[in-house]
Amino acid sequence: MLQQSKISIFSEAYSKDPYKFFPYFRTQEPVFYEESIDCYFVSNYEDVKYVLENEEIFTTKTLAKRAQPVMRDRVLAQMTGKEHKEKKKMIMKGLTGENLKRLLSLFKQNAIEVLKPYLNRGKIDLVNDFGKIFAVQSTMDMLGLDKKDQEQIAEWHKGIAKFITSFNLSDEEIEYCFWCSEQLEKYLLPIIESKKDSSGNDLISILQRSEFNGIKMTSQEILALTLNILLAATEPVDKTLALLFYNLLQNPKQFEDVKNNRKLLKNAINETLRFKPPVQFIPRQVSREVTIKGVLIPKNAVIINMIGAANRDPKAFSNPDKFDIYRSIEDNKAFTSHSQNLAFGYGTHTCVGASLALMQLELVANIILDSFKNIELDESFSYEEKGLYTRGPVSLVLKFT
Ligand code: HEM
Ligand code: 2IO
Repeated sequence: MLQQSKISIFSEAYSKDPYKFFPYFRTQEPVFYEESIDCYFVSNYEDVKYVLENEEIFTTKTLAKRAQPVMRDRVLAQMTGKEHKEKKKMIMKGLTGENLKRLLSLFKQNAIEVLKPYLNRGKIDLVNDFGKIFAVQSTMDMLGLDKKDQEQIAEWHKGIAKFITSFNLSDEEIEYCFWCSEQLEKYLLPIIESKKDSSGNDLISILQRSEFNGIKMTSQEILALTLNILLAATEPVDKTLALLFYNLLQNPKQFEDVKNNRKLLKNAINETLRFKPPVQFIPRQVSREVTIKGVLIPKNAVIINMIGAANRDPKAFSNPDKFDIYRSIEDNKAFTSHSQNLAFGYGTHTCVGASLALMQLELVANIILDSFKNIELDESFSYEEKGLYTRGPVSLVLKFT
């Protein structure tokens, strides 16, 4: 049993393997108070679901501090009611129907191009040689940005991601994050302005044309939603892809089944998102005093939903610590945004990119399986995951024939 006094999400042991701590949190401290950051961590599936479905009590106001300073205005998750509904619809327009078809075809081209130099090498780092590059390129396609600047965008993106997903940054680190955000603003504002009269179908052009209450959005408002998509669509993709292949390599029988029946990829992706969600935390702020599992949470306190712990709750999933691609076959909900696991959140702010992300991951996993045979972990490679808020493999070196 873990010693209560030593429990902290900032301990080396937690950072190395948070999954080891989840049973303790769920059973012994279902509302765990992390004093150093004055936050309450909720880990049971039923509690996380309760928090995420009651947006009046558990608001997204904490994002005014966590996201807005680097997003330069409000992101979608900060909006409520009619405004949230309509702006979500604008974003959905850029990701569905004909635009979805166009994007999937661009994603395919991106994947093939990035993989090409590795085909004869017999070795690839799925995170650093492929996933990170593919993720940024695909997000730039969604936004209608020129991919010639992808390396610069990727670098600045790291700065805004760091600000949003960190706790306890030093002043110098905060300064660097702000600098990245300013560079992105300088880069994006002229592009946003240039798309004012665009008839294009990229997200920036769609946001330029759309009206809310009969009024067009300002360039600053569009900038924040652009940065929102840049972060939200880039950050989890390389992580999920690498986790998918790692989980399958750790379960050779399931990997064989997937290779022989590609229809199982949907299940494998869904199970990866349950077993190791790339977005581990979802923060909320309480609008009034509230009690969860007997613990009084004061008005305005910040609650952090532990998605990784909720997705391993034995009250919600049988054998939760087992990676089992067959578990979702009965309800067959792998491709809806409302599948049972909470990797895409729950309630009003459920991920708007969920179904696109699932299709993107299936597409790219199929291309990798078609391109590389006899995939194995490279013997010189040692596996390591990193990150508290978003989490994924540092690298994944594969060898193949
Ligand atoms: C929201 C995860 C891909 C755009 C969320 C939330 C989670 C999440 C957990 C909920 C946040 C909350 O409740 O506060 C993921 C994962 C992804 C993914 C695991 C991939 C595997 C994408 C993609 C896009 C996207 C591809 C864009 C095309 C968004 C946006 C929101 C959101 C805009 C805010 C939704 C709202 O507040 O209504 N995502 N996401 N995400 N995601 Fe994703
Ligand atoms: C800007 C954290 C990768 C979102 C975000 C703080 C709002 C919202 C999320 C996801 C994933 C990112 N929250 N995307 O958790 O847009």
